[in-house]
Amino acid sequence: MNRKTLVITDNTYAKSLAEELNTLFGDVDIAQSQTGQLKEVSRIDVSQVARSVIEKYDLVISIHCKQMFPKHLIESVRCINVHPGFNPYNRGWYPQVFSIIDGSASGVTIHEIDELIDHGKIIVQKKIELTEWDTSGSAYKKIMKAERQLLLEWFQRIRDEEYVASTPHSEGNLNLKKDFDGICKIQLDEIGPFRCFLDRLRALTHQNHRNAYFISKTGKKVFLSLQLELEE
Ligand code: 0FX
Repeated sequence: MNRKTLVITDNTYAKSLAEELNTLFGDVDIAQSQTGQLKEVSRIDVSQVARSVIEKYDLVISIHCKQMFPKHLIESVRCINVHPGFNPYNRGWYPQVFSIIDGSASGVTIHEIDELIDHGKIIVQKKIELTEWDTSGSAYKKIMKAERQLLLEWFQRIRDEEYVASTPHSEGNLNLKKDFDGICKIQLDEIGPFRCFLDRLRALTHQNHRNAYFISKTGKKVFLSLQLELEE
């Protein structure tokens, strides 16, 4: 049977992964959502997906698509999400950031999409151990590597619907962009154990992103990040 898959992604890693899937398995089309900024990838308004699109595919995979899939889409075609977190912990925005802060499990989850964010039945997941010296950036690299391996390993079974998905053991917790924005502002008078500050700054250190900041006496934002180095 000819099975056609649509991958919707707004992320450069995920775009290469989708291209790899197409090379290996064939019949994988790639699109980005309205918020995507990928070059040379067709754009689709996920909230308005046309019947013609739904009829063309029997599987739609979100790999870091920033637009939510609406009810009519998930009810019309099988929809799967690849999430860079270990559901149900830290569903939503930048899961590794919150795992570094609260010590909860980190990893990758491939799950069926329902109407809530990163919430549906779990098809497969892989835990990634983080170290005390991981930053968001180094954790993300590990997660992207695991995500690629897991999807390549499971794609055929997912496409052929040869899996048993299970309901997560709890609702877990959900972080939104505003939660991330909230932890980026450092209150200089905040009191607490040094470990908490260290973890927070590790969690906000991600390559060149200007995440953590405090407000200087002149009212300007001063951005900060950490450099950690493990002895040889
Ligand atoms: O695509 P993605 O890796 O993932 C995000 C959500 O975390 C994920 O749960 C959701 N399913 C997906 C649709 O969107 O995010 P990104 O490519 O925007 O950012 C990748 C990493 O970069 C992120 O985990 C943390 C870091 N980052 C990114 C931005 C834009 C920062 O530290 N600061 C930033 O301002």
